[in-house]
Amino acid sequence: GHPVEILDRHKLQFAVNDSEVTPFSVPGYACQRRCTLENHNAVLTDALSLLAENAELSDEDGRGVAFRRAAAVLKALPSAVTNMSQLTGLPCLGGHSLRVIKDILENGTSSEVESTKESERFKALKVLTGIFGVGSKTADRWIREGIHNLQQLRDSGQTLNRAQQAGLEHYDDIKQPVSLAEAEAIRGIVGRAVASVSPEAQIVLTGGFRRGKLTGHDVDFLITHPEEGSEVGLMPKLVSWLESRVSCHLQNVLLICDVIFLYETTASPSTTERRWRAVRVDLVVSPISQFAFALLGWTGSKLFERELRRWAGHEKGMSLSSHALYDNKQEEIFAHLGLEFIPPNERNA
Ligand code: DCT
Ligand code: MG
Repeated sequence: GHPVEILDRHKLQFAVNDSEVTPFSVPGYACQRRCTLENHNAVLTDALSLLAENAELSDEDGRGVAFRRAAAVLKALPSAVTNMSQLTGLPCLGGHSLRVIKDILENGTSSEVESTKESERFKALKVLTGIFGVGSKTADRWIREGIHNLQQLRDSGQTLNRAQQAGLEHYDDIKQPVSLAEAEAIRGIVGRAVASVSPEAQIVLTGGFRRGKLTGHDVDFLITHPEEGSEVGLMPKLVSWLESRVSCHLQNVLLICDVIFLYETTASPSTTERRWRAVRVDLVVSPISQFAFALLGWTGSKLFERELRRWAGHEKGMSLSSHALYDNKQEEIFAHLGLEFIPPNERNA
């Protein structure tokens, strides 16, 4: 067997050289990487994102995050993956994700992804959780009661809360992505509302649009006031201003931070055509002292935020939120301040 073994090794060596494979290299945390919207591996990342979504909808958050991390690594690569050997040494690619990638590179599709897409349960979960106000637990309960689509839900006589009623009523509008032009128009309306209830207050577009996305599932705004404390009570004033001025259909606007916003479009004023649509708007008010954390926290992406918090916790022993960054060890606060740690019993100044 000895000569054969040597021959095999040579063959392997040539195979690798022939395809000029250079393995990619990226750091382990998404917050250590620059990742634009340019994605050279959309086929692979769409497949992994679908499996992530399925896991999240099935209450398997751990699996969901694993697929999201794997997709994020592929999104950060400078070119398309053509060969499994390019992935050697990359972080966050577990056995399951690698099998899916291999399947797609070899066959063009992943059988697991295709069968998930076609599964009645996944389709029902997507439709039902697509209703504003319906989470995976509610959707799962409905599915167990035989409700798989909107018509079955309407016919079932299930009691829906106010958010879910509005979500069902505006289902088609909310499913439709929001364009940047629509986001900017809504920025104008909300901006005028903010200015009229609190002239000094500032409003910033956050979420995906701040990252340069051209569409989104909602429009996210962060509002603050230059004088600490003056932001208190701003939200209810803002919501009632919007309720009274924006649209004649406003009986449906929800009095919570994540609102369905009925927005007048500038489309042709023909008599039959509808001149408004429902858009999800997320309004967040932050005191100026926490503004930097709120802006960082609400800009996203979701995975980038999760990774920032993981980095803070695991690598730096700190807790990051949209309100503050805390040092988990008191000793380190003293170190940051350039002071020697003094225990509590010696702080009796
Ligand atoms: N966010 C987060 N963790 C969550 C949800 C949200 O850190 N579980 C933050 C990051 C993004 C921001 O809030 C806004 O949330 P989304 O609107 O859901 O994200 P998006 O990136 O704006 O996505 P889309 O473009 O689809 O609206
Ligand atoms: Mg958003």
